Amino acid sequence: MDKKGSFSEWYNDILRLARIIDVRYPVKGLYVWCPFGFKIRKYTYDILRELLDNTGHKETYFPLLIPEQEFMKEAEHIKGFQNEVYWVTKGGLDDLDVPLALRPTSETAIYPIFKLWIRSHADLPILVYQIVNTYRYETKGTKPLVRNREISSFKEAHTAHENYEDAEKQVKKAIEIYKSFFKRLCIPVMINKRPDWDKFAGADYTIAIDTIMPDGKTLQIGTIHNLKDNFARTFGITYEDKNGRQNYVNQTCYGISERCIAAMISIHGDDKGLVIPPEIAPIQIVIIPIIKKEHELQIIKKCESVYDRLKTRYRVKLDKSDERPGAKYYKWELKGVPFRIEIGLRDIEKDSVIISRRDTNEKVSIKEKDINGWIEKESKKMVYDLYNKAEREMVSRIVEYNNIEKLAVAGETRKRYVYKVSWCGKESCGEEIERMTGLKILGEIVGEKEDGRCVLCGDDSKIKVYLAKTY
Ligand code: 5CA
Ligand code: ZN
Repeated sequence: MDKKGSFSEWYNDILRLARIIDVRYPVKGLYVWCPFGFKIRKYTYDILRELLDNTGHKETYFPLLIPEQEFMKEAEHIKGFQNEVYWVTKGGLDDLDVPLALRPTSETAIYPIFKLWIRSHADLPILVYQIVNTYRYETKGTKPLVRNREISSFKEAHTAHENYEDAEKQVKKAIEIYKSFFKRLCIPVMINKRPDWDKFAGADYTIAIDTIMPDGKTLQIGTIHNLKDNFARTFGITYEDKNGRQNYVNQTCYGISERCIAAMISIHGDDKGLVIPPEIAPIQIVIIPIIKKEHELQIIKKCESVYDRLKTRYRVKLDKSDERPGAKYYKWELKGVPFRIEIGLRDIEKDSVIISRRDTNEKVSIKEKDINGWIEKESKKMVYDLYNKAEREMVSRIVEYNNIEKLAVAGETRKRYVYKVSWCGKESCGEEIERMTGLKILGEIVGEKEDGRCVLCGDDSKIKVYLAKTY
């Protein structure tokens, strides 16, 4: 496998060889999670659940099918989604009286119910989320975990507040939650306020979490929308305030999909296979006996005692199959197991084992009684190292420019970079910059206000934006 040489080939190979996704399902854009991949998904979404549960969110479930009249209520929302919706129009042989949309996202399923749930200020804020499948008839090329027609792992949170300021605060909290989430996956992120023409359909504004993939294209791995009272007005979601007045709620919603796993795989993996942060690794430690025939029993016994010592705290695999050790190394490296323990006769005599780390390949000899402590310490270090390596890589791909002609040339020739420029904010300039460079404006870099001059028109600019090729 050659990640640098051909990233997209490497990506498809790794999904297949490490048994994450089976792409052979006979509907375009729909994929099968294999058992091993599904475990990565489970541990990843456990983190997301934990973060949301600990910040006041309640998990719910709303139905997959949305009646046409509800779906058609919010004009902007419809405009944004109408080309992507699948419709159910038949029940058995009968035509349905009311066509039903397969949710592309669940605003129009949830908000009519919010209207029933919310009566007074005492009912607010409401913070709910669900992890469900959603359907989008994507017309850009589909790609497993990146652009699905069935998004199998759509985490969507929906909140309602008394006023705009509270919704604004919730947006900030959501950004922090997503930052923590991606930190735990060791994924460095950029936080960008999308330009108006690229915001979520029906939103006041959209904050996107982007990361840079190994081919230099950026991937949007999460979005947070301030919906203001746009949907509240459409769906009539009001509450009575302390003075007995009826007001519209202000809402936010924010979503993450299996793209988070696509990013994790792509950013950390190498030519030997997956590299998975310990917290989400289906197998965290593999023990491999190095067997000399006449001592087989003794070595296996030792491996079993080490296995017993570790199994209560870690997800451990003792590989007793009769393959050669080299073949086993190869297999478990491909699966991204963070730690490998080898035990042979020489180690037993010294009461020690050999441990190595998947990401660095460093091998050390550790006394048996110290294994637990060492793994704990190195797990933390591995997370730290993976994140820092990825962040250095990301930073090294960002180049600042203030000359539009040079930028236009660079956009064509140096494809593996993301560019940082000043932009006046005018849509006409934005369009022209995108046209000249063949790149997309990701939007105002959140938290990086800086006076400058627009790279195109030279007018005063208060903001910096990234320009990139995007997935
Ligand atoms: N209702 C809002 C927030 S939950 C919403 O639907 N936002 S979204 O359209 O931006 O989608 C949320 C995230 O899902 C995106 O940021 C992106 O990371 C991911 N996503 C969008 N479309 C797809 C797709 N076809 N396949 C995989 N992931 C996708
Ligand atoms: Zn300008």
